[in-house]
Amino acid sequence: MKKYYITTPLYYVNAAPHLGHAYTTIAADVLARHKRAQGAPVHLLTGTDEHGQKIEEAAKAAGKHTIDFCDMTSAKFRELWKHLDITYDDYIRTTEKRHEDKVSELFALLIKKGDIYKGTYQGWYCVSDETFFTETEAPEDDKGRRLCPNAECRKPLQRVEEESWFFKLSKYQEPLLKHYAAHPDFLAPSHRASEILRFVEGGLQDLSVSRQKVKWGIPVPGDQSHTIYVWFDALINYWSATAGTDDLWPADVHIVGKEIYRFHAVIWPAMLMAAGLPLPKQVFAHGWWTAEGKKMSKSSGNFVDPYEITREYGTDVFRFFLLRQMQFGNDGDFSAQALRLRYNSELVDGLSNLLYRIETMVDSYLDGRMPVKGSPSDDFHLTNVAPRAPEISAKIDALDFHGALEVIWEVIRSLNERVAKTEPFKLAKTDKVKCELVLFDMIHSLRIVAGWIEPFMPRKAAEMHLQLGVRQFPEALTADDVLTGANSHPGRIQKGPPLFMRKK
Ligand code: ME8
Repeated sequence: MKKYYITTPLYYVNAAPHLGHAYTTIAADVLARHKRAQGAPVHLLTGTDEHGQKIEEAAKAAGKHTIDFCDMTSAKFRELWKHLDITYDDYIRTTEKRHEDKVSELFALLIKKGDIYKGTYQGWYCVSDETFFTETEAPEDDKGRRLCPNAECRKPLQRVEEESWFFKLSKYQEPLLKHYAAHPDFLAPSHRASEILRFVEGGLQDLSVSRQKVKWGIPVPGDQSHTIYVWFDALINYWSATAGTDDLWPADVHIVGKEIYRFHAVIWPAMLMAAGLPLPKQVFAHGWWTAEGKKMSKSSGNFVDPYEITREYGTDVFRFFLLRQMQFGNDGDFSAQALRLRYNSELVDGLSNLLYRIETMVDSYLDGRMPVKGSPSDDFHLTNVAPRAPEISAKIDALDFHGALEVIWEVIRSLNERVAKTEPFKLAKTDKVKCELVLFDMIHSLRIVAGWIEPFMPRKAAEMHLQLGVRQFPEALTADDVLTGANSHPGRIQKGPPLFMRKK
């Protein structure tokens, strides 16, 4: 059975991971956990991009052998993924033999097919972006300089004139446009699709895919004086990692940042067409984070270190905040204040206080005994909570993580309103039967909520389930499990400390 195959970009190993890398990887993990909870076999691939001039220069600056430097930084990514509870199934490094062999094989095949040919490259190169630009793409500015046209970069370009191998990208203009038209979900979200369409409609030029001066790379088959262009090499990872399997390719979704969308939405599908391989089902480009209103960059020192946040808030809050704060696909700003505000209002006041209050009431009024369903029953969890499950699920399926969390917090708000309205603390004195019904309903509603938040906050969801007397293994509960009572056992509430404590 074909697995649902999700990929993140392969991150450059020139420096340690920051919030931006964590963002994409957490999103991919939430999608993977959600799909697994639905019972789908899932495969999540991440890894590191380790060839090219930029990495070679970074290693030199650090006084290390290039591969030792790659080992060191790649391990930092893996450590962070472990820390953030990323459930990846495979981790690929472009310096691994399994990848290098497949890149050479594909390159040789495209030479044989005539889609890669030898010529001379004249133009401009940005080392930081590892990207070529033509004269027209990177015109001189009023000071006579040529700067990288990528607004996020703007570094000086290097003049390059050398013999090069070229990929016949121009040949794929029409096939790409046809593919986009026939597969409306291929380019997502839709507002980014138009950028790509405009770019491809404007005409495609053949792409230089080898470098003579760069030694740290995979040699061109049969022409050892050239190494393969780092992007051509790295993109192939999504396919090379599936070698020897028949249940992975094509990928279901490549999740990438908007700045590398063209590579994934234009060059990569053209490479696959040339190789006669099926295309991924979707390429999704999310937006960019700034930090405290400014561009995040390693060189300027303005970036958010994930460990700094998780030390103070824990990993689940970090995961939650990134997907809650901005719409997946749009840009947003990370600030300490926004994090504290959202934490206090949604996690402390919204969720944690509700759970704590209900458990405290069960403790005081029922001596901690799990409330039982009486007759007539109080059915808010059936009428107003469980029916929201398909909507939440559909939003995560569409990578609308922000929208899914919005619905979950709408439900949490409605539960808080329900407590205020039904006043179980008063009923405890006047109508014990009714009081127990309300508590039964609340416990069941909270069990459903715990299942919903599992992909986002796996640790807190497990804590909630434990406190609510639910067996949370092997998987988080679905709303249906809660309703059928499949995984719950009678007994006692395990009231714990509040899930989240207020921050000043
Ligand atoms: O581009 N906001 O690697 P990279 C949101 N090796 N996401 C961000 C971000 C920010 N400020 N900064 C980084 C490369 N990201 C290539 C990819 S794929 C075959 C090769 C995330 O280390 C986002 O996913 O520069 C972005 O696309 C990626 O990190 C870039 O990582």
